[in-house]
Amino acid sequence: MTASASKATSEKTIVRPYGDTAGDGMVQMSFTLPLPHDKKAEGAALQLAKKMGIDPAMVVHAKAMGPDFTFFVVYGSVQHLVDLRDVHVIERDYPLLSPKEVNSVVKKVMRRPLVVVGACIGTDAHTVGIDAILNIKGFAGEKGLEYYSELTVVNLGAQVSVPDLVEQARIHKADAVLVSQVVTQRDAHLHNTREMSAAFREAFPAERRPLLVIGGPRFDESMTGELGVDRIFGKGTTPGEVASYLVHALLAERKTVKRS
Ligand code: B12
Repeated sequence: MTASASKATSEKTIVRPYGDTAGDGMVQMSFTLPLPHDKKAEGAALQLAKKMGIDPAMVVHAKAMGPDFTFFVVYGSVQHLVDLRDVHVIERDYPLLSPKEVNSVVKKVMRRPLVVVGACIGTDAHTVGIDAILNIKGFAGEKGLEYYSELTVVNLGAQVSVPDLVEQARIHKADAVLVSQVVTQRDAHLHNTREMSAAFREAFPAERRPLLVIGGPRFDESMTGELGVDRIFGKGTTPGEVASYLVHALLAERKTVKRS
């Protein structure tokens, strides 16, 4: 790409999806209908797609999921435009540090290990996400927080109740509590997070409350205030991002937990 073409791309404010040719508006969507797989079911899928603004729409894949359901992939064009000036996202507002840098700041500023307590709460048994962040083997080529010599990690595992989490945070004098929520059925992740943050606020005076960090693939990162947590991490988070955030939040922005 030439310098001028690259500049034009970076200045773009209106974009449309790109399928076969630039700006043709082509999108692909998948869903399941509670109908047996036949011609009428495919017609129903097309009707849904058209009502969603995909027109013309094509059923490019349909597969029976047992006798009463059909899975569809629909491909077609939308007229909608995306205005980048109206796109608001949570950008990383802290520097990414290497494990060496994290250890060095913790050692210099805290003069003791930074204590992290992690868990999956409620009935959620999906531990792969929190383990990706905490376990030494890590994720996406990065070592997990257990690898950091100046971090003490207590991983409580799955299906931890909120009272147990609060108790463990107290016992271990946690500076930060890292909670994972993967199941979102009936907004379980939101209810559990609110219950957790309320419990910590009740159990700790403000200046002693550990930093509350929640993560999972279906969280909206802008909901921190609504959920009463300090930070939300979404899909694809890496351990280095979390370690860098902990240093930023605990050592740069707020005081660490006061020891009694
Ligand atoms: C593996 C898996 C399981 C395993 C879990 C094993 C284990 N020890 O974790 C088993 C087989 C036990 C399982 C069970 C169930 N599962 Co399941 N499971 C999955 C699956 C295939 C992969 C999840 C995963 O490991 N992802 C990989 C990790 C690395 O990604 P991640 O969790 O997103 O984590 C990353 C980020 O989100 C973030 N992150 C996550 N947590 C945290 C926390 C913090 C603090 C931070 C900073 C970051 C962070 O960092 C991680 C690294 O980037 C997903 C489908 C999918 N493809 O995602 C379904 C899925 C999550 N399961 C699902 C369901 C429904 C279930 C069951 C209810 C099924 C059933 N009827 O029994 C049970 C529930 C069990 C329970 N009590 O929780 C649904 C959830 C639907 C929903 N909307 O809620 C999914 C989406 C599948 C689906 N499409 O239906 N499951």
